Amino acid sequence: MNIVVLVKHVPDATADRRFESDNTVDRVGVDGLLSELDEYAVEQALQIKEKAEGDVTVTALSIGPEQAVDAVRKALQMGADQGVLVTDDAIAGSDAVATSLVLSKAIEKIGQDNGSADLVVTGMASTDAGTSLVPAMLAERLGLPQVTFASVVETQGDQIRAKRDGDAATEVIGATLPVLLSVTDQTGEARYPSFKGIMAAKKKPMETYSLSDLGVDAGQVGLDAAWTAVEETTARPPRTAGEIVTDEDGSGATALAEFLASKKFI
Ligand SMILES: Cc1cc2nc3c(=O)[nH]c(=O)nc-3n(C[C@H](O)[C@H](O)[C@@H](O)COP(=O)(O)OP(=O)(O)OC[C@H]3O[C@@H](n4cnc5c(N)ncnc54)[C@H](O)[C@@H]3O)c2cc1C
Repeated sequence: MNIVVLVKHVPDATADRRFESDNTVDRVGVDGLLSELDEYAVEQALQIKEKAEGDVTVTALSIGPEQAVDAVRKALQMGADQGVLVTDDAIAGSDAVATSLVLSKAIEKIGQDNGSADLVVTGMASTDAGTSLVPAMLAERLGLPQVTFASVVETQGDQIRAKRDGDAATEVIGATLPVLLSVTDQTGEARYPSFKGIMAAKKKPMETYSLSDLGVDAGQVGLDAAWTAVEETTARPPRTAGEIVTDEDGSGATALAEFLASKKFI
């Protein structure tokens, strides 16, 4: 079985995040890491591999600037078998439509070299742009059934069952591989890379594709090809200190209730 897991490299939310003058996210001049929500996708891909009978190859795939290789490396350290990074200056500024196009072509190329993907696993959303559009667009482009926002995943042979928690009901969806699966942060803690995993990752196969390797025209990607444009970005004001209610004379509960009422919480 061949599993491709998508790993997006995103600006570190705990560090300074900036926008470029054209309102795109500055991804080159800031610290980045594997999108936290994609760690759950890597974990599920590895768990499915561990439970499966027969040979399973997990390929970690990312699109991004050269330093996005760090996200692929983290997936290799966690246990993925091989990595692919698609990087090309023309891709900068791509929207979800173009991102899904490039990802679909990369998955097809990985398939030519290793056998086509039986399972594509993604996060539920990236922690930066967070549109949740890429998984559905990718499934459409690859002609795969999609099971999105899974909170529990079970596989047996070529069958997959996933639980989806909606507001009004919980659904159990079944599908036959090949499938595109997106998973939520409810699927279970992602493992930390062990020292052994970190050392082993250095020897794992890692490939880099450009747009021409994928037969994608530069005019189909990048900011100029995006269907929408970010017109303005405004940084949120820094958080102010909260209000502290002290209760020295028994009036604390009233003060707290008045505060909550003033904010229309009660
Ligand atoms: C006008 C405009 C300008 C933009 N400029 C840029 C830019 O300069 N650079 C840039 O990178 N983005 C840019 N974006 C954002 C871009 O659309 C998203 O980053 C796109 O890569 C995917 O959308 P998303 O992150 O919202 O995906 P979501 O649908 O929220 O992501 C879901 C899952 O898809 C997978 N995934 C998504 N993107 C990738 C990826 N690149 N590699 C691997 N897996 C992935 C992950 O598993 C992720 O958890 C721009 C968007 C707009 C509208």
